[in-house]
Amino acid sequence: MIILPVFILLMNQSAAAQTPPSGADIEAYRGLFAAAAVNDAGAIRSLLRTGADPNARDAAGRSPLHVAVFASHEEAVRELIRGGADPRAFDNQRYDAITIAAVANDIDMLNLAIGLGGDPGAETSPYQGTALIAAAHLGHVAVVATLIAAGSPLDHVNNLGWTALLEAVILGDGGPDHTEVVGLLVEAGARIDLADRQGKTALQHARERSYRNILEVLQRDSRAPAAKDPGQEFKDCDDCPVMMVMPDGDFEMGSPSSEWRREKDEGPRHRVTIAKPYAIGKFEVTRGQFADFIKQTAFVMSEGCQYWFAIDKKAEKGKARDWRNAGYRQTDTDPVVCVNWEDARAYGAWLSRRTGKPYRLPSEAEWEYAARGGTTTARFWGDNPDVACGYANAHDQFGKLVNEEFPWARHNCDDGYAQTAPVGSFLPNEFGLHDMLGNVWEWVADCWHDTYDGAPTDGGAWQGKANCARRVYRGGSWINLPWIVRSANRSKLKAGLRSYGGGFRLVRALD
Ligand SMILES: [Ca+2]
Ligand SMILES: [Ca+2]
Repeated sequence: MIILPVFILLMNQSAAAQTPPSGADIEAYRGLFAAAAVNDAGAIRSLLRTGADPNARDAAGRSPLHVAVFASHEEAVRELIRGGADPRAFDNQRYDAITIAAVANDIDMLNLAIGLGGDPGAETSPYQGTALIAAAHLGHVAVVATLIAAGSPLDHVNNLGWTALLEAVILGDGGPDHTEVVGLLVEAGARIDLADRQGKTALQHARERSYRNILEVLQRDSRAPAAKDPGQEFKDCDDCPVMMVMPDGDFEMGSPSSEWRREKDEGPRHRVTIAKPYAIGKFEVTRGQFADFIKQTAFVMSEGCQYWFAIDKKAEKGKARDWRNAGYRQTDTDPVVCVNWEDARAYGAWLSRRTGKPYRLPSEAEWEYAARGGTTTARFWGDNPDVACGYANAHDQFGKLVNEEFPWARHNCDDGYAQTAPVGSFLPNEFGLHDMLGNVWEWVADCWHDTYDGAPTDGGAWQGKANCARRVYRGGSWINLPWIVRSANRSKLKAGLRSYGGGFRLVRALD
């Protein structure tokens, strides 16, 4: 009986050290702290305008951002970060926004904190752990899947000598949630051979505790390479997106200076070697697939979607528009639009959870490698934009007829679609992928950089210290003119913005 309190203490270890502000703390708060505690975005804005310090600290070292995250106030979090609050700040217990959200099992807040520049790989908590270790310990399945997809290190060891996998077994309860967490970690490639300071592995701990389901997961030979060959298609569930296995290889990323209407941000052209095997969606994610996600989760999207407003001659936010109603007719096999970068990532995290496989947004390099399909011409079909109409749904003669308010140039052919087309309506590229150019813009994982100076050459996403409030958008869409719909063209968009011309496709890691 004496063991029990010790066990409970251990169970709550990483949660217990996290201290949200008490009622008395909140009552005593003034200024930004008070506004953060009650989610008053207007007050935050005006306080920031009059010089309030977004990185001020209370006695426990919490910033207004920590207070807002503890209270799950998304609007306040957005305003504070927009106003200069450090998304990576630690409180006195060394907790950051991501870990606070992870411990609280607050998946929306977690996605927001990641999207707004938090570091999912940070060493955090008094235990020199990570958000992933804390979430694994607590059995927070969705949080674990999200953190894995965001690149949290799988094998970080904390001050107790434990990895996320060891914590999930040692401090978990052996129930379905911890079993699922173990499954996600193993599938993602966490090392099962690592032992704790007593020399015991996760498998030995599971055996000692008679955790039969966890044992089964650990003993499954999930590390055997999947028999997936380049060009092979697969689905991880009946209504999951069709994925296409990409060949290994390298390519020249960016455009040569001789390319017609190329822009500075497409250079310097540089060789990229795809270091990690991956499969990418054969099609853009469809409206029907996105509808499944919304139906099966409590994911909430604020209203509004940007569209071209002819009278003002600029993009306007249509308040009544959203992914269900983009302002034009769409079928369930049309690509989903009016989704921002966070929505796309949330869909990927959900798919990872659902299938136990690692889905995420492509890196910009993975995207361009896939879009080129081995070609070096401006478009995968060649250099001539006026033969686009068999290969890509872009702004064309028919589009011009229907959208007469678009003042820009069209492709000089008729593709039959004035807005989105059902995915796969056009010819694939050499890698068997449809609509990499045109139909809808596609979000990729990278932060925006003005040029490729210093870009990674291993095919990974470029996060760095650049402008992460803006993310990269690739491939052009049904709206776009000829020099936009090219393999090397790059665009940037605020990560929170939704547009009636923008969607995404996902990558499934294979290593
Ligand atoms: Ca078209
Ligand atoms: Ca596309």
